[in-house]
Amino acid sequence: MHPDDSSTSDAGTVITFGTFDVFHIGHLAVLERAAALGGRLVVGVSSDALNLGKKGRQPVFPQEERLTIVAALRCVDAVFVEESLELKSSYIREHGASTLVMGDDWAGKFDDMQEFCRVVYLSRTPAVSTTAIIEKISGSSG
Ligand code: C2G
Repeated sequence: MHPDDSSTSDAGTVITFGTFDVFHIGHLAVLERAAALGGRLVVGVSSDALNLGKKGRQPVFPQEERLTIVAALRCVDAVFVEESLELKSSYIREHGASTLVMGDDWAGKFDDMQEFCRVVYLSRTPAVSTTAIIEKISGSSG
């Protein structure tokens, strides 16, 4: 699906982060591709408070539900709440991650984490987003 993924796989722990609100196929694709880069995938799911600060709105689904959905996926081994964007290096250390994966909407933003692990940015799945889904649903109900 994403022929541009060129990073190699190893047996280590991969860590990635996201809100994963109104879970959709682009979320699944990035998690499956992240999992393929290592032996174990750990996901930091943004807290409601972090999302409010980052995007200026409350997520549609509260953090406990978003965590439960992500934890249930076959490609995910563990989840935790991401409380702050600034704590990346602590989370990487705590979970023993050897690879950090982020979508390329964050390209370059976490290059300083290369001090602690490999950093890989994966291309986003085109034409799908939580914001577009919310707009489509609210448009069709009015
Ligand atoms: N994603 C994707 N394709 C899409 C939409 C999202 O590959 N069409 C990816 C994003 O690039 C990200 C993940 O899915 O890697 C989760 O996306 P969001 O929930 O939008 O995550 P975000 O709010 O950007 O949170 O510490 C960083 C953050 O917590 C990232």
